[in-house]
Amino acid sequence: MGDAPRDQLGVGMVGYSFMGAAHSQAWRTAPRFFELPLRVGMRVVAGRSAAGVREAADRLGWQESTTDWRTLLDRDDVELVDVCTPGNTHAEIAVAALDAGKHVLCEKPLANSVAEAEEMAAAAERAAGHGVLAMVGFTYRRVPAIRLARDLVAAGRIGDVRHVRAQYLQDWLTDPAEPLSWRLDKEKAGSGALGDIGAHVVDLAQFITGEQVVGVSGLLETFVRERPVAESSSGLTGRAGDGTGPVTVDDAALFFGRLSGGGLASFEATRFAAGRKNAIRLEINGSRGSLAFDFEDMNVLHFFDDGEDPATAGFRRIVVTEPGHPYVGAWWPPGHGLGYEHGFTHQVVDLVEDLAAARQPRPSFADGLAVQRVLDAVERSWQQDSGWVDVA
Ligand code: 4PW
Repeated sequence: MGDAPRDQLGVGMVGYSFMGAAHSQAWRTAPRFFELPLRVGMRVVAGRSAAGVREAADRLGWQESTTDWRTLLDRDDVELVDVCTPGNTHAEIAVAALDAGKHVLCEKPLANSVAEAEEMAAAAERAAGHGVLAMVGFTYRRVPAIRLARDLVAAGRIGDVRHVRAQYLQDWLTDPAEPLSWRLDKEKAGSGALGDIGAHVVDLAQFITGEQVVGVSGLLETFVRERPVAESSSGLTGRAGDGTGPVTVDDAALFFGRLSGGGLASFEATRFAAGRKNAIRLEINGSRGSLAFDFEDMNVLHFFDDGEDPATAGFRRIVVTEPGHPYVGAWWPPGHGLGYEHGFTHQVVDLVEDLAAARQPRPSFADGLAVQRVLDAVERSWQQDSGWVDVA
């Protein structure tokens, strides 16, 4: 590339809370560790509170702040809008941005309903006709061990997929005194554990196997139906204020399904698994071997090769920190592992490379819609006494 000036990619971000902080870190870090084909400019962050968004801009590294996200759409120095707001605002912001000719990165789940997700996927398809591209942020796809798992499946190393066992386990709601937040409000979040974390394991199952979930049967539960209102919040949790209010989403979701290749899949998503903080556990059994992963040990992938001598065969513990492993070469020497934030950085790297190459980034809004259809099928199954529902 030499010293030739690279084209600019001006970014405007909407929202500056937990996800906004994670995305900001990624926009800042990606160009420092990876050779990006475009020069990233962190132009402006938008949020509702003038003081809050100004403080966030300083802290997170944005040049300017605004209380009106629509101003991003008129700016010539903003080429991409990064949507880090609760789900009920995704469709409005993403569709407006795409229609205004801005590339979009949108947090997951894509939307709060299939109808909204369809509207967004249609807007993305329209925009792609003009070279304007959209991606949904299922960031765990960018964990090196997950990418390696997908590469091994694609290379046929475990044969045909028979089983996917997928869990996303958290415990930040086990205490009934934990206050309400937007994540517990159906209006804002669409669903609870199902959409917030179940969406990730559905996406990961589909990503790693290259197959689709084609039908499901599901069970949802809300264990604590009334909680204190929040006085303040940070990250996932908050401080309780006066009074209480209803929890209008699921606390846990359990469902099983069939994969397009004929295999069976089971899924569990809960915020009530005491002691499990962010355990994304995947096991995939194929006709020739198995893979296993747990995000709480995220630099490791377990691989069993059924073709090995039974006398010495067994699950191999692969430490995914070698320079030849996906994404790892840009970071630290072998054994010096990566963390939660690196998935967001890799997401930026992949997105910027795709934009520079005028290539559709994945997961696309169509991929996000496919996940949304699975979530919707689980809810419909639950409403029908857990009866089987095809994912249309
Ligand atoms: O991965 C999870 C997210 O998708 C995180 O633990 C928190 O829950 C933040 O949003 C969701």
